[in-house]
Amino acid sequence: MQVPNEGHVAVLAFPFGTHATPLLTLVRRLSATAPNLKFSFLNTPASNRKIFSKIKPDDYQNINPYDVDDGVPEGHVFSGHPLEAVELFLGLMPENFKNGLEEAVEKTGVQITCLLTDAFYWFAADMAAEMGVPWVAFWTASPCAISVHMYTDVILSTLKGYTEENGNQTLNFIPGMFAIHAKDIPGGINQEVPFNIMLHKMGQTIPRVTALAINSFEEIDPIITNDLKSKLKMVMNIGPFDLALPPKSFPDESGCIPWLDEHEKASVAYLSFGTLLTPPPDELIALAEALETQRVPFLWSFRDSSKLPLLEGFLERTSTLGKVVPWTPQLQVLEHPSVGVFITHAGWNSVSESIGGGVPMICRPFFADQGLNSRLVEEVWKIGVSVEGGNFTKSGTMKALELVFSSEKGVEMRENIGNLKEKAKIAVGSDGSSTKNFVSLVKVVAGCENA
Ligand code: U2F
Repeated sequence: MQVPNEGHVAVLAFPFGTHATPLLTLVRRLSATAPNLKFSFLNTPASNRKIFSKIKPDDYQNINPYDVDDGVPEGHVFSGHPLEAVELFLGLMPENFKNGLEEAVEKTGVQITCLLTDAFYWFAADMAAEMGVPWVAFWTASPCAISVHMYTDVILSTLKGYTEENGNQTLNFIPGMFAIHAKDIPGGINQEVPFNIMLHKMGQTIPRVTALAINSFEEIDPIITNDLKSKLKMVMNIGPFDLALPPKSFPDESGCIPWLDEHEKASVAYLSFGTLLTPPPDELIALAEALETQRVPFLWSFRDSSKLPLLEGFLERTSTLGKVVPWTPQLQVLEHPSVGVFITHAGWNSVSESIGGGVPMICRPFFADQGLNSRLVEEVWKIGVSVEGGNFTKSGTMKALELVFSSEKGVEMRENIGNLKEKAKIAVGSDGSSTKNFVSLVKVVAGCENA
């Protein structure tokens, strides 16, 4: 592919949750394919430090990180509210990014030729129009989730708000959402708080995008993908990233892989709830009791060590049955033959990686797109189960474990996820849909395709 020499792609990252990491993965892949282009990666100092420290400088030669203001006043003491840092950051947008763009142009001496942003950044539509460059948005979750944000007004007016009473009503009035229930929708989409206002504006503005790239593959959600294609100029499913571009090395500081090596095929439950949350105390205890009673070997990625005292006694009694660690090389864990089930919050990256590993899931969604993902896992793809009653109880967790490990349904889930994994592998293969979409995306980013 002929790539112009002077291209300068400005990348605007969202610094919370698992957003900036997959965006950097995408940028590395683009820069490897189009080495003539310069990439300026604008992100907060903390997030830049975190994600760039995980890769070697050789792997990002033509990508320059730029720090933008995170909006946290000097000496600020955080209250502990989960959205506080996010709201401080959103309060500064887009001025902090505009400053970052000026700095990037000044330092490189090259005008911006493409704006590549987290799809959250609705303001990029105007920015790109003013600069006369294409706007490429990257969506880190499922096609279903972005579709819900595009249809928010239709959903709210059809359901007249969503309440306890209509929680089980399905969204069968939206293409591809026959299985989704009102209660699965990301909470608060009708609330006037900064994060949800951003999501709403995103849903309204995304039709102006030059191209929308998604970390998914067309074959998993064909109806929704086709509907998105009918509304946007270009929609490119280019994943799943874990299969398209697996990381080269996995630091395994806690020795998870050697521990898994000692276990029988498909016998271990792997537990992780992503980068943002830890289940509440009563649910942690219920989970522990279920694992101990059923004597299921377990590997638990336990991110908040301040909650470990809740498991006192359990940790000692199960020291030969399980392993509790602060962080795992999750991709490699899910690919390990000993892992038989993934107990997860159903964050999109986790669901996608579980498909990549062919491991059925027990889902306990908490917020955002997780309810949608759980529903798709259980009812559409039939590759897992949602925990009974929506939260972990001892009996509900035991039932779910039995279902996956010891029932005919569990066998079917394993078969289904194996088939989905094969489809995903084909999508990222040399002639697959995600590979072809990626080639088209490079053309847009490099300015070879008419924006
Ligand atoms: C937000 O998701 P999270 O960051 O909470 O969760 P995931 O999307 O599942 O991503 C977690 C990532 O962290 C990795 C794991 C995933 O790539 O491999 N990881 C790991 O390597 N080792 C560990 O011990 C634990 C995790 C949000 F909450 C979700 O609702 C969204 O779907 C998601 C994407 O937008 O962002």
